[in-house]
Amino acid sequence: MIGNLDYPVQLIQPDGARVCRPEYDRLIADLERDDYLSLYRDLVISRRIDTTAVTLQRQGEVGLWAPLSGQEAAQVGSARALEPDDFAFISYREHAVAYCRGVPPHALTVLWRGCAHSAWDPEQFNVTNPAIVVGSQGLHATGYALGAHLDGAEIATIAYFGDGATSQGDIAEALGFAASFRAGVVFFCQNNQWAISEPVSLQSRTPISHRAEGYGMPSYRVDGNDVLAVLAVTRKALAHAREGSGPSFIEAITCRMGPHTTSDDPSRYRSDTDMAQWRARDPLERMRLFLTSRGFLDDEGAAETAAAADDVANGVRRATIGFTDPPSSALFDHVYTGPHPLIEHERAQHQEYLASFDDQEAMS
Ligand SMILES: Cc1ncc(C[n+]2csc(CCOP(=O)(O)OP(=O)(O)O)c2C)c(N)n1
Repeated sequence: MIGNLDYPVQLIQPDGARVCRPEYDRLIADLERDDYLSLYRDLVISRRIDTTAVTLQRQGEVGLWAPLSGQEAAQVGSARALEPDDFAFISYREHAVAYCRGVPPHALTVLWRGCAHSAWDPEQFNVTNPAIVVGSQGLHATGYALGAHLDGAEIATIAYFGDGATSQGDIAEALGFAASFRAGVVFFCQNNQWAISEPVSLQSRTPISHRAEGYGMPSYRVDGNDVLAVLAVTRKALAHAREGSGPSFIEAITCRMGPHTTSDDPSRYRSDTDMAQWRARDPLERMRLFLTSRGFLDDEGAAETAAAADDVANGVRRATIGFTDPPSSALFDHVYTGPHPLIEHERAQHQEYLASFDDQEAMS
């Protein structure tokens, strides 16, 4: 499967060698040693958050998790291209996008632990809570972009979705609407080769990015395991959106290295040969080789990054296991911004109901 892919935009080869592409090189010409290192750090930490969450799920501390392993460069590269005022609309797998937007990593695991009133305030980080209805976030991003334009805000929105989502009506409608009304949306498709057990070859007879041409918007195919290439391409598409030139489509070619979710068994539909080929294209190892060849990263630097990831993992673990559900009556606190007579009446009824049980603590 891998042999049939062509990568129009690649800036680092799998062996870490830098590829010269002047059109895209200039988009990341501002990067200095510390910027490269911080991209690498985000890649490493993102993977560590992911493996920690999977372990927590296996230990019964998290209900479900959709692993991102293999997709770190696609997510970190694109999220790091965003300006603070831009807004990201994510699905259930974009943990690294949320992390790069500043969401505390334990907010992700606590959400998937199933704790009441968990998740984060989207307005605080300019990233939504995960959309579970496949493709729905494409419409939300389009509406937000149109609203922002009417408000005169020079921002971009970005909608993250998978290859499978391109078969959903919601994404087709979002593409059509965004193109017609020149909404400032970047449609960022992570082609991770699979929609649960359905391969992308069955999902689309043409490269997915070609679909965007039918809607009349610029599209890019990028090596999604190359953080620099993803950063460059996404910067270009976001600038296009911010200047009012309308939507773009990015297909980031990557691979989901783990199961669809912790409830899935990919060994039933994936071959070892395919996995080995993708393992050789690992996004973290590629960036590590690049940094090492530039003299930016040595053993000490790598150990520091690993220690930082350990700290994050320990924090995630502690905060997840230590999180307690708020009392059920907290539900009434969030209906209106201030007190409301009907809500107060219902709160009192609820208290009365709880008081009718013998085991008060269990019911609170
Ligand atoms: C509207 C809708 N249909 C079906 C599902 C069940 N479902 C959850 S994830 C998924 C596959 C999505 O694949 P893709 O868009 O490629 O994203 P990935 O999971 O690979 O990141 C499906 C069919 C859903 N959540 N929503």
